[in-house]
Amino acid sequence: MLAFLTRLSPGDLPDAGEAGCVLGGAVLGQLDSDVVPAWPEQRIFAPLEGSTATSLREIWHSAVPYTAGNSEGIAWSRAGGILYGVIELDEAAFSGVGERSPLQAASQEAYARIFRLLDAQGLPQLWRVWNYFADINGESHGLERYRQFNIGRQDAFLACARRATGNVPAACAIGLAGGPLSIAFMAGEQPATAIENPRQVSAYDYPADYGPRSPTFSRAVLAALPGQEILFVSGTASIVGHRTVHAGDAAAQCREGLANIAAVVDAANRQCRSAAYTLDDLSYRVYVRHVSDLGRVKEALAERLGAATDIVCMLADICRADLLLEIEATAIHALAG
Ligand code: 3EB
Repeated sequence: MLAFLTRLSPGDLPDAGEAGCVLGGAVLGQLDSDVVPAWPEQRIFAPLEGSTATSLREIWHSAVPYTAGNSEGIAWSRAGGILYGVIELDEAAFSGVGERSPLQAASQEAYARIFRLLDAQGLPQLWRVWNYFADINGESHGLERYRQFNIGRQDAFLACARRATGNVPAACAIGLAGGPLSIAFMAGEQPATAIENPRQVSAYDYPADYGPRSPTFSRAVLAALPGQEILFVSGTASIVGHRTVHAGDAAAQCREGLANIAAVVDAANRQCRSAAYTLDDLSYRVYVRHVSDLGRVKEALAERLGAATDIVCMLADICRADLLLEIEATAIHALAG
């Protein structure tokens, strides 16, 4: 299995031969191309910032043949022991389901469907999840929507007899201006190794100040593929312990977020099987809440990351109202011998 991430403009789809080996991916930005790829693709409509392109396509390539399907609305494909899938659910279809808010119900349902698919495919280990939904800081049913999502997600883990602490997937949960609940995921046969950050309380142990249920994600995971290893660093923000630090200061939040990523990478390097990971060999997605902070955020990124580092910035909402940005990162290393 060879899986690697490439970023290209949406006009440049891989040719037919190459496309036969695309496991899946995402399109970010404004979708100005009507080309719909054959593979599962997560659509993230968040304005891209800092490059000339208005949109970008990310692709996971596979060197082995894949099989694809659609199960309960999940578009998925699997290559060897890796499965990538995308599900979009319209919350409106979940209104009036008893006590639960539509978003909570939709979140629980999406994860329940994912777990059923993974069990049916014999690839039960969820490694990485990308969560997007509208109005993440909005309040309804007496609770912030991100907190509603956390209840639905955790309930699905528990109902599907999965642990909601410890070896849980890496993730991000990001707010968009509109659109459905959109969840993409990568899973495998073997568990990934969960990595925590010594500078932060594990998210699954957050106190109740941040909502009735803790978020279900780990700070990073190391996933093993034949001959390769992927480091997925979860969405990382300016949080020390469990508290937001540098409220109102985007540059300082960016430096703190990078310090957190550096600490997670250090922790991963104590457990990884490949050569050590460095900050410059990660590919980044940076979500910035306010366009007016973009210049300061880019300066802070440039202080710490080399000029050649692969970074995509986009405008999106972060799950705590006082967080101005969040940074996530991915790297793939070959294993020696
Ligand atoms: C944090 O550290 C910031 O709920 O899946 C980062 C990554 C965050 C993932 C999630 C939330 C999630 O708490 C927020």
